[in-house]
Amino acid sequence: MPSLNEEESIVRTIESIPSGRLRDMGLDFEIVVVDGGSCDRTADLARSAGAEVINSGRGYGLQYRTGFDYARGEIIATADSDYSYPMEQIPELIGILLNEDLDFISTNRFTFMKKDSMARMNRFGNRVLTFFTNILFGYGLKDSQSGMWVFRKSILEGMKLTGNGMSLSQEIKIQAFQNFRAKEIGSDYRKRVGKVKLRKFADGFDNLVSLFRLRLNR
Ligand SMILES: Nc1nc2c(ncn2[C@@H]2O[C@H](COP(=O)(O)OP(=O)(O)O)[C@@H](O)[C@H]2O)c(=O)[nH]1
Ligand SMILES: [Mg+2]
Repeated sequence: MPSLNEEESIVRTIESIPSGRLRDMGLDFEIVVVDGGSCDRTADLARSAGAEVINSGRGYGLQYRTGFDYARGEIIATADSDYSYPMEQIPELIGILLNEDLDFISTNRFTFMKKDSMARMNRFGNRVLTFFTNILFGYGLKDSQSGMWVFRKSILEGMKLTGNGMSLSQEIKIQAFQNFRAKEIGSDYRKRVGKVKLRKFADGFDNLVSLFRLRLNR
């Protein structure tokens, strides 16, 4: 999980990971928080809740790429540190990954999401970015910006991830759906706890530009 000043939500996010059920599945796991330089108590609280905390430069994408290098497991599951993603779905997603012999699963937050979980403008932005992702790359994604993925770590060797910012979310999906066995699964999304880190217009515009760039460089 990438984190940036999430002291209000980090503990309940970590506690929402269904550790018992993962152990019952025979899985050994580590919880890694990649901190982008929080100046609040995020790192200490994350450690006290049982996570390992590693530091990286600031940026959602840079933090994820640092975390991917660090992670030792065969399977990686991702989510924000803001209590918005349904961690309780991780065992089910790992089951689907293994049973259907997939490489990458992305979640569609809109399947079960209540309207007030996401601001109208953000829903609109998500729709526009997903539309362009599908037009440019020929996929039938429903949520190109979801931050909850479950995938085999080995596929990272066949990827070239470059994004430092929010665009990493679409970049990893574009490469997963192009080169690996990938699937999108219905999911839920809660209103985030704590202050929004997303810069709606700036990040949205960056993502749009980066989509065209990714298409040109394909
Ligand atoms: N937007 C943003 N999020 C960051 C950054 N660094 C770490 N994060 C974390 O990445 C997650 C995404 O941020 P968030 O505000 O929830 O954006 P959203 O979920 O895309 O609406 C949160 O867990 C943040 O703490 C950053 O530079 N920008
Ligand atoms: Mg979030």
